[in-house]
Amino acid sequence: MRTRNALRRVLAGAVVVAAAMTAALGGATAASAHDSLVSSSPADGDSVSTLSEVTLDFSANLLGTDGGNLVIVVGPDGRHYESECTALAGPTLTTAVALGEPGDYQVEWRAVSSDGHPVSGVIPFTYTGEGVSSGAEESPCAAAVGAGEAAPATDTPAPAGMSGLTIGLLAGGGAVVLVGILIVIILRTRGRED
Ligand SMILES: [Cu+2]
Repeated sequence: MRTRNALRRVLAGAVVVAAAMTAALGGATAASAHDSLVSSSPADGDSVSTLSEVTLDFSANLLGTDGGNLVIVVGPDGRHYESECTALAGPTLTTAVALGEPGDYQVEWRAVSSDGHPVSGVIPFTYTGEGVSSGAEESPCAAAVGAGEAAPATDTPAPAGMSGLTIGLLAGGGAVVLVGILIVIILRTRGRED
């Protein structure tokens, strides 16, 4: 559910960005869709007794931006249970994990859509197996620092769109001001000539 809500926010963000870009660039920019999560292992709500890696499959090849594609696994104790950095292969993200005590875990992911926009989500699952790791305070992957706050990254397209809109408004406003100044100069010049 949370993934769906996140995706809805992303889609809403895309609409805002598309509208802003259309307004700012006079419709020169075509709207493009984000890639979406097609399936995952574990899936939302799954109960697993063994898990050595988390795999996420997307609707298109993701962009291989440094640190942009992250998959972390947070345990019931809030510790990190991913054991390696996330690997990207086409539309698939894979992260090796070693889980701890049984309980409620969640996969938190962030990916760079093929259109360059970040998408993210959370996949809760239950672990019923034996602990094979005590986890880590922080992600073993340096690029994943702050990934716990990755969910709000879905809001990132909006500021980008807003800045595009702001630039458009500023450019439009600047043009109006320039035209106004020119009119004043022309009127003054004519006034002197008269
Ligand atoms: Cu997009």
